[in-house]
Amino acid sequence: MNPKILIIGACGQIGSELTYKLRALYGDKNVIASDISYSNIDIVNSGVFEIVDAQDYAAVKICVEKHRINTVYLMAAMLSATGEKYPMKAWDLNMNSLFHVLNLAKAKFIKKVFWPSSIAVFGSTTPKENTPQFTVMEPSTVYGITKQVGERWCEYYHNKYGVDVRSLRYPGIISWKTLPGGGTTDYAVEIYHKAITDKKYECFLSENTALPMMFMDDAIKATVDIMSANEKDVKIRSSYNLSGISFTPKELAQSIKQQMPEFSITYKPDYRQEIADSWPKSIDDAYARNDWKWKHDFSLEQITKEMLTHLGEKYK
Ligand code: AKB
Repeated sequence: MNPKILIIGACGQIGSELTYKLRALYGDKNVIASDISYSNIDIVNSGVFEIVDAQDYAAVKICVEKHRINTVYLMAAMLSATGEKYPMKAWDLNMNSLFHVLNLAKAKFIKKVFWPSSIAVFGSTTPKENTPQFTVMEPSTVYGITKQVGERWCEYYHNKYGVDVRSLRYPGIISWKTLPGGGTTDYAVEIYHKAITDKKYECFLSENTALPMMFMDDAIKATVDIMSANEKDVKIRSSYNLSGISFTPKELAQSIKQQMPEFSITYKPDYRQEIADSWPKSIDDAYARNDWKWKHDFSLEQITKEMLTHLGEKYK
């Protein structure tokens, strides 16, 4: 099947880079970017772009039919920190959009779906070190609840209706092109911007808060890999654990100082500390590594080098 792709939420942090990558792989005319507004002008101007409200079933269906889409990447979501401020909006956006896409696949308008889950599916009763694929899951954020419930629905639609839905539990994603919005792991991107612009950063998490993280290139590679894997090799249809590296704010600051000795950090934990404390410190992703041969490339040192170099250019 030649993919004819719709990316919903293409203006966001991951959606934007996925758009560039999929266009490079499959050709500009085969990858339609969409979002609820023109919030990322680079994406809007980079190829075919449609305004689509992910919560509007008719709007998504019209776009799918207009462009003869067979594959949807549903990247629109409200993340953990914003979700705690607007619980019902987070529930509505994250669940309605998923049901719309799953139902389009069930009705055979589309053939394949990618939907991101998150480490937020885990909670304070989950083992924190090397968190297994199958374990206790009692998420305490609205975002985590929507991702956990969403995983159950993905597996259900696969088992009952044969929907080819594939999913990854993303850790915090670090990138320099588009800023993340409303997540608990956002500090790991903000810190690099502030290192370049102010040479100092006040962190909203405490110094020893370890969290699973990953460079954007690795996250995009994992997404492309799972979507191009043979159907029979994708054995988990809820969502796969996915791991890159883990570090604390203190370790991240040290890695920046190695390349920028004048950088300094202070800590002022806020409401996001409680969210971070409920999440794993590191992830066991053996199933992804075995089933479809996932492997990450970027170390913390390499990420810091990439981030400082590219952001240095950007702020010149
Ligand atoms: C968040 O912090 O909410 C996200 C995530 C880990 O899913 N980046």
